[in-house]
Amino acid sequence: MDKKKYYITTPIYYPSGKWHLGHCYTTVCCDSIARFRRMKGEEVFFLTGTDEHGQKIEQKAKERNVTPQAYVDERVADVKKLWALLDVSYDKFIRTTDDYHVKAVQKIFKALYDKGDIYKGSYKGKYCTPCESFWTESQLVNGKCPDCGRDVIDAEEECYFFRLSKYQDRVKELLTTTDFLQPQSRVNEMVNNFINKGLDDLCVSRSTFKWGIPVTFDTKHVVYVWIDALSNYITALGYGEGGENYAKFWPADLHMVGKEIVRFHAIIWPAILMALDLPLPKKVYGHGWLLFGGDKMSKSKGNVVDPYVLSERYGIDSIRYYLLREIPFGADGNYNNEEFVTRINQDLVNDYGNLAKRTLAMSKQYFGGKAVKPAPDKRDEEFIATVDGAYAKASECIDKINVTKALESIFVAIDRANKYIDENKPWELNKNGKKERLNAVIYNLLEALRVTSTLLLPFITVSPKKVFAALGLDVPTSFDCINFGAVEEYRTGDIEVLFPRLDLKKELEELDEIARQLKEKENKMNDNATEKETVDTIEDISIDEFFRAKLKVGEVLACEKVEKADRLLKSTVKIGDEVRTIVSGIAKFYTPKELVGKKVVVVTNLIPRKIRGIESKGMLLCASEGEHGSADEKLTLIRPESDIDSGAEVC
Ligand code: ME8
Repeated sequence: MDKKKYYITTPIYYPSGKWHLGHCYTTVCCDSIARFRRMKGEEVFFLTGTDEHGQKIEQKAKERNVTPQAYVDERVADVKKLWALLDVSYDKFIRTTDDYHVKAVQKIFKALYDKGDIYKGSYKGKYCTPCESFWTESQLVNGKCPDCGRDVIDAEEECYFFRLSKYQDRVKELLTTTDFLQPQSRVNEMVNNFINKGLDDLCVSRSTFKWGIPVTFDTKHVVYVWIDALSNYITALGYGEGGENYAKFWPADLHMVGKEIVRFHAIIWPAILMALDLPLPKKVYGHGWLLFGGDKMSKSKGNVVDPYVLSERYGIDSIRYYLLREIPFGADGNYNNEEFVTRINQDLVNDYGNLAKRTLAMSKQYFGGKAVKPAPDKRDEEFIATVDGAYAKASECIDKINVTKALESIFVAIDRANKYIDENKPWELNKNGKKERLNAVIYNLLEALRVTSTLLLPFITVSPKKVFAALGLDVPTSFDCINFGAVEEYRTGDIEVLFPRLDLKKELEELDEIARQLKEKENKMNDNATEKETVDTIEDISIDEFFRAKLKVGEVLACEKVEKADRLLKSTVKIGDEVRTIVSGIAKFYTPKELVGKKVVVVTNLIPRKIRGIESKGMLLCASEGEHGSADEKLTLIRPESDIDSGAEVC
C-alpha cells in the first residue's frame, strides 16, 4: 500500500541578521511534526531554506564590503550549522539563489504575464523601506506600515503588478468556508484587516536594486521578493522541471509560519496558485511569537537567548523541549531564563529523568536487569490504559497541529508512571519477598519508560536514545511497537543521569555573567569595526532615517510598580489625545510618585511588546551612564526644558 504523504514547510528565512531562538522555534516545531509523522509511517518531505534576495541583503553586503552572494553564502553556512546542532531533520534546504529556483521563478513570472495576471504599470504609493513593501492608504494603520508599525514614505516606481484583486472573492471563500488557515483568530484578522478593505493589485517587480531574479522579458526589473520567496514551496519539489517530488508531494499539507507573514501565505500565495491553476496547500498555520525579555536589563541580556549558548550549556533536548512545551501553541510567549531553567528542572529532571533513573536502578537492583512480561492484573489496568492512551492523544494533537499539547499528553503518562512507583512501593514488595508482583511492577514501569521514550523521540532526540540503550533495545524508527506489552522480556543495563538538576540561583547568575561577557565581546567587536572605519564614515544614518523614530512629548498621568519586577514601572502616559501604557526599567531611579505629572519624551512608533504580561506601547527616553544593570549605572529621563503640551513632536 502507498504510504500517506506529508509535506511540511518552514518559512524560508532571510539571512540578513543573527540567527536566534525565534527561527529555532518554527523549525523545531516543524521538525517534531515531521519526525512524528515519519514514525507513524508516513512519507514526509520537510522543507526549510533561505530567502536570499532583496534590498536588505544587498545593503548588508555593501556595508560589509562583500558581494551579496558571498554574504548569503556565509550566513547560510551558519544556519545549516545551527540546524545540525539542533538535530533538525529537513529533507531539503532550498536557497532562492539556487539555479533551479531562479529558472522556475522566471517561468512562473512569465506564465503569469502571458496569462494577463501580471501587467506593467507604475506604482505610486506608500512604501515601507524596512519591510520592502508598498501599501495603499487604506492598508496603513494610523498612517504607518501595518506590518512593522514604522513610517512609510511616498514612492513612485515603474513595476509589474499581479492582479491580486481578481482573486479576492475566491481567497475570501477559501478563508471563510474551509479550515485552510489556522488558528481561527488569524482568519478574522485576514478577512477584516485586508480582504474586506479590498485587495489591491500587488507590485511584484522592482527596478531600484539589482539583487534579485531578473525578469526575463524586461531585465531592468527583478522579481520582487514575495513571488520569488513563496514560489520556493513548489520549486523545491522541482515544479516546472517535471520534478518527481512535485507530483508526489504537492499540494503541501502544512505551511507553518509566524503570524506576521500569514497575510503572504493565506492571501497572496493562494492567489498566485489560483492564477497558475495549481492546487492550493492544505493548510497554513500562523503561530505566535517568542518574545525576548522585557525591561532594559533583560534586553541587554539578549545574547543569552543565543541558541548556541543555551545548547552548549544545557544540551539540545532542553532547548527543543522548552520551545515546544513552554509556549502554548498558537499564542505568543515570553522567553526568560528563570522559566527556562525551571521547566528543565520540573519536567526533564523531576519527571522524565527521574522515571528513567528510578526504574532502571530498581530493575538492576531487584532482578539484575531481568524482567518478564507478567499475566494481566486488574490492579494495573488503569495505569496501563493511561500509558497506552498517550500515543492516540499525542497523535490527535499532532493532527490538530498542537505540539505543546502533544508533549503534555506524553507527560501525563510519565507523571502517571512516577505515581505508579509511589503507589506500588517496589522496595516494600522486595522486603516482603513478593517477587512475582515486584517483577510485574518493574516490567510495567519499563514498558511505560519504553512507550513514553518512543513518543518523546520526535520532540527531544538525545536522551530517549540513551534510555533505549539502557533498556537493551534498538532505538525505534516507527510507532509500530508502541502498544504496551509489546516487549516479552527485558535485560536492562545502567543509565547515566539524563538531566542533572540545575541550581536555579546559580544558573541565573551564570547566565547573566555569560550575557555580560557576550555583550562585552560584541561591544569590543563593534568598537574595533568602528575604529577600522575612517573618520569620514562616522555618519551612520540620514536625517530621514532619524525621523523614522517618532518622538513626542507625553505626560505621565499615573504610575505604579510592576509586581515581582524590581526594575519596572508601569506608566499611563497621555500623548496628545491618546493615552498609552508604557513599561520602563527605571524603578531603581524613580518612584512612581516622582513620575506622576512629569512631561517626558516618548518614542511612539515602536512595535508594542508584552513585558511581564503588560502590553507596553512606546519607550520613555532616558540618558544613562555606566553599564545597564550595574550597581553604578546612572539614569535620568529626558524631559522638555520648558512646559509644552503633551503630543508635541520632538524635532
Ligand atoms: O519573513 N518568534 O523571513 P524571516 C517566533 N523571508 N517565530 C519567529 C520569531 C520569533 N520571535 N522570529 C522569527 C521572512 N521567527 C521571509 C519568509 S516565506 C516564503 C518567506 C520565525 O527571516 C517565524 O517563522 O523574517 C517567522 O515567520 C519567520 O521566522 C520570519 O523569518
